[in-house]
Amino acid sequence: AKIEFSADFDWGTASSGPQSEGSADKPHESLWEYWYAKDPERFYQQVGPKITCDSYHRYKEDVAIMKELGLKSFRTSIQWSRLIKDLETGEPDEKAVAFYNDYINEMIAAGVEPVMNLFHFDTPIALEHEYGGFKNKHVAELFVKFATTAFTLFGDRVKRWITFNEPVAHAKGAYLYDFIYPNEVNTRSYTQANYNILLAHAGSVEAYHKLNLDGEIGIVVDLLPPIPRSQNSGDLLAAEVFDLFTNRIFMDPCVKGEYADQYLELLEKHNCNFEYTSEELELIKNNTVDFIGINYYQPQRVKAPARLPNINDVFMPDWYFDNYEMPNRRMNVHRGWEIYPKTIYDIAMRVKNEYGNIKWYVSENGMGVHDEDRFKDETGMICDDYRIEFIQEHLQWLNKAIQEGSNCQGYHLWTFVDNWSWTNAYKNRYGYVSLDLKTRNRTIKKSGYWIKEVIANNGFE
Ligand code: BGP
Repeated sequence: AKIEFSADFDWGTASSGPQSEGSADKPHESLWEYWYAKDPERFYQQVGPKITCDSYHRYKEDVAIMKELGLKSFRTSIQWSRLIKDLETGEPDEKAVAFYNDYINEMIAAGVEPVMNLFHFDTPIALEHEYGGFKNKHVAELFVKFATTAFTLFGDRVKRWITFNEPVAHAKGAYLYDFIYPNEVNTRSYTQANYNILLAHAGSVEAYHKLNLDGEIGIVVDLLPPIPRSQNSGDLLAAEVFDLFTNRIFMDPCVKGEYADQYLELLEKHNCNFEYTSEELELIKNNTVDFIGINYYQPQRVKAPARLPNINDVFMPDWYFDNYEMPNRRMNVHRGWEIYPKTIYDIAMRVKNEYGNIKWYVSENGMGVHDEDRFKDETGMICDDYRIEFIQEHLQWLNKAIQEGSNCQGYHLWTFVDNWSWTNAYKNRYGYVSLDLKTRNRTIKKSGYWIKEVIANNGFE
């Protein structure tokens, strides 16, 4: 039977500024650019974000391919460290304004809706050095200035805005698990930075709505329903705490206007509360989102932790949970991630049942594979049948959810053109379009031609 989607279903792809543009002409260094220069050893094959897809120079080519494939929208991000010349006032850089204007106009002319995100892990490094990044509320205020500048400059044409991509992933890496600069391990910093990011988000939503532009604003989060190993109380508690610290920490305040009581109680119990005022809580309450983007790659299986914390240890959320590897699970061996498409259905049902069936879309989903050149045919096209299968299976579950009333409006593959990634550089390839690292030339993969057909037919057999 045909798996059919509505004619207005939003078929798109997602990338980000820091992973696709390259560093040319930027007035400020971002966290990742700085950190790469300082400690290249941490990066896969010592490759940094200087060139990436070179989309700063080659965006017209990208947009032409989007048009050829019939893709309806494209999420990328406006880099704070590119757009803003004066970080304190929010005054923009002229070259950057010209670049983003042209990029956006090019997409619109091609019938591709630009979806603009404002943060993809890329704080200007000066704000880390000067203020300690998002641990400091002043940085949240500066973010709102940056966001307001972006809305004012481009809000007449950009109709879908996103404040942050996966804020928890950023905060976890920076303040809990030591893989993002400044590599602190401190749960207090983690909860405060998350809260301050929430303030930056809510302040931006408020600023956007005040401008009365004709468009919508949301946030991109993980909403991974954790799957407990068993129904015993330890495993269930593990799932609950994981859920509070990684999913509900943003979903609840962004959609419902307030934190879950259980989350606040845990912070209290472990003495890692954040500092807040009642005005700020009002701001959060009054500025919930218009829609949600959810990124999904692999399920989160959890169990009660094997080890007990030492009495002198500083509290870490994972006192409560460990990862659990399902025996005989299906793996994407390249990325080391489990393949489990049903979770996309569980996410959809969770949004429907627990978050008022708010409008949402899959803002990232995809399969990272190494050395895809192996799969080239005689014409030079990468035959990525594994990716087609992966996407198909996820779309089947998504479609079932939509049949059952989920308000899911679209599906964005990560990614469009294979791009650079944080500490993995070009190891994991995700795109509908491949990137030649010597020439930066783009070639459509088999999955690209496949999605073109899917879009043209509103579905697949
Ligand atoms: C998501 C990020 C993306 C991207 C993707 C793939 O969490 O939002 O920026 O990097 O993961 O991950 P990786 O490149 O590490 O395989």
